[in-house]
Amino acid sequence: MHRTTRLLLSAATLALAASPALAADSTDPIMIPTHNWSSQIVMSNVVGQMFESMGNSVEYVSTDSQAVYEAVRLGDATLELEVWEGAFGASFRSALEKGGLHDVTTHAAITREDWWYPMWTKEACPGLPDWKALNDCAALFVTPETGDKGRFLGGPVDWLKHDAEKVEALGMNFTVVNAGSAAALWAEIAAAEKDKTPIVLFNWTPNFAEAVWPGEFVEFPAWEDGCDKDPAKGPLPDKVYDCGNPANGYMKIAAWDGMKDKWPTAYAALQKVNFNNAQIAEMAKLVDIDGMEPEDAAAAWLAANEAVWKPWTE
Ligand code: TMO
Repeated sequence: MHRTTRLLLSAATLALAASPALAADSTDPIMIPTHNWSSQIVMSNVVGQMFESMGNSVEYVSTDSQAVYEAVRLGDATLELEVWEGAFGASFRSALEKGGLHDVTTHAAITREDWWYPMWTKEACPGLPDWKALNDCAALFVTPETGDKGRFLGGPVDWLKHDAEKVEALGMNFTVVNAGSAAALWAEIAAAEKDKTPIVLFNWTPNFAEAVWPGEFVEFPAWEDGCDKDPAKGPLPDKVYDCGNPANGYMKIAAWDGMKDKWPTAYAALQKVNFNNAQIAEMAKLVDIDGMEPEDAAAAWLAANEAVWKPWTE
């Protein structure tokens, strides 16, 4: 073969081998939604800064944590990094049914979100963690705001939408009061700790809190798929929400269906993103205990964990 032809051919082969680079990512920003709990904001910044290290442009949008599934379905937000089964499974499933977003991958983390108490509460109510024992102890949780009912301190209203339905379905002597923010939950635990006042509130794992306040989740009737929709599921034949949240829940990543064509390189990296419980608890700790800003926490996490995330970008 003529030398020039051979050179041209190998140049063509090289161009073909490099063809993924021809389908370059759009220069439009990847829209990353952030919510109102620390690990999600830090993780969003971690993955956003990872995309930036690959040459992508990123924008963060503060978004309601239930409405985000509709936003991702329509492509207004590009992805969601923390789809917690307990709080968001229902919104995620209904968006999947409508179409436009998909399940990209599942983190290694096993999650739980439910009624929880710090250990001193059990000294006052020794039958815990059983929910019936909690219900018999309702008087310990009475506040001026809740009259003769015990107070369950729920998270911000956009998280779990069905605590009140659970109280109603199980006939509990409790009233749900929603905290305005995650920070308000931690402040209430810290205040209760001073004189060991019994408290039952919404909490989750992985989170920084488990390293600060030993505690337990209340054991409700076990979650069954469909318990939120089908009265036949759960122990009571005529009630929905007669069950706890999943005790071994998933945490998924969801993305807009158009992401893989618009930002193929970033999408390939996203498919490899995977965090475990310890990593997610650490992301929350950097903000909630160490007091860092989320973007600084993300930069610190990336600097300390190159061996974890660099391979995702290659
Ligand atoms: C939605 N959350 C992880 C705070 O339970």
